[in-house]
Amino acid sequence: MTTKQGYKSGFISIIGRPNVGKSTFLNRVIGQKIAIMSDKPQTTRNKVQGVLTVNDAQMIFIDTPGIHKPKHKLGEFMMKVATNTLKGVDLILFMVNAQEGWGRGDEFIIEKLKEVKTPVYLVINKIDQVHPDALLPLIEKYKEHFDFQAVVPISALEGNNVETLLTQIKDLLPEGPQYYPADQVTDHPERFIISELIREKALHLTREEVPHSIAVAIESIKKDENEKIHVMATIVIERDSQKGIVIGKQGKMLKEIGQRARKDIEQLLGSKVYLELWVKVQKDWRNKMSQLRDYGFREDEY
Ligand SMILES: Nc1nc2c(ncn2[C@@H]2O[C@H](COP(=O)(O)OP(=O)(O)OP(=O)(O)O)[C@@H](O)[C@H]2O)c(=O)[nH]1
Ligand SMILES: [Mg+2]
Repeated sequence: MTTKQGYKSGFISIIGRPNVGKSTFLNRVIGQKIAIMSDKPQTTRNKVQGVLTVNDAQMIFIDTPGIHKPKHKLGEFMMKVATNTLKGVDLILFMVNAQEGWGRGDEFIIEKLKEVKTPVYLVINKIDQVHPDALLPLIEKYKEHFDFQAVVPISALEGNNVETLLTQIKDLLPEGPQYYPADQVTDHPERFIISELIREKALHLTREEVPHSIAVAIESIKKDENEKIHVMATIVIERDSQKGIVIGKQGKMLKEIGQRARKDIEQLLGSKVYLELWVKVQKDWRNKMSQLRDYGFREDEY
């Protein structure tokens, strides 16, 4: 890898409590949906790299699971993924929710930030939800706890100030090589994104403990003679009682999940898709190391 004179590059980790808008920000910056989003906390479970290549720079953003107190092995995995991305990056974006303000989870994150020497930007998201006057006291509150290199209020959803933030990020990055080809937007294979898109629809359509109990395993992806792509996937849940919910009356729920997911997958692949969904119960999979590995939560991915 050679570095062109003046070319900048680096890794930028996005960290914060669940639901603050980290994945929404990543997708906005990349201009494509590579990380799933929902109004349920703990949507993101693995780290997702998004690559933004511009004229004279490449910025590699790392979306992470929201920081929370883990209640099972999957949660522990998610926390290791998130905290490990603080090391070895050029910049950390600590994202908070303007509407919610300071919380105990933030205190925990700030303790972690103090353990590394990496510069940190405080990114206050969802400013479309608050009066501008509310921002200053919020900024003061966060500044009491940490010496941020910059503070940038944004709306990831509406795009306000995102360009300014990108400029500020680029300014800080060191000269470096282009790590990825210009047309590559993520480090994850399509297979992973497809499974995530299915999980996203299931998340959107279910409530309470069900969304958290869902994993999606892709069984096969094949192209038929008409260039149509057949995807076969299994939605895994934790209890027999959840099976009825995910399948729904006369299969209505499963059909709805399938239809919504198919649209997104077609957009991702740029091709017609036939999606076949199955449902399987794996008792308490979130607490079983071997099953976590089967569903893609591997220690080598920390
Ligand atoms: N109003 C408003 N809503 C936003 C904004 N950014 C994100 N959201 C919403 O906030 C919710 C959570 O967004 P995500 O991007 O999934 O949040 P996250 O931080 O990745 O959450 P986890 O993966 O669970 O840690 C979604 O319903 C988004 O539509 C914003 O700028 N304004
Ligand atoms: Mg997320």
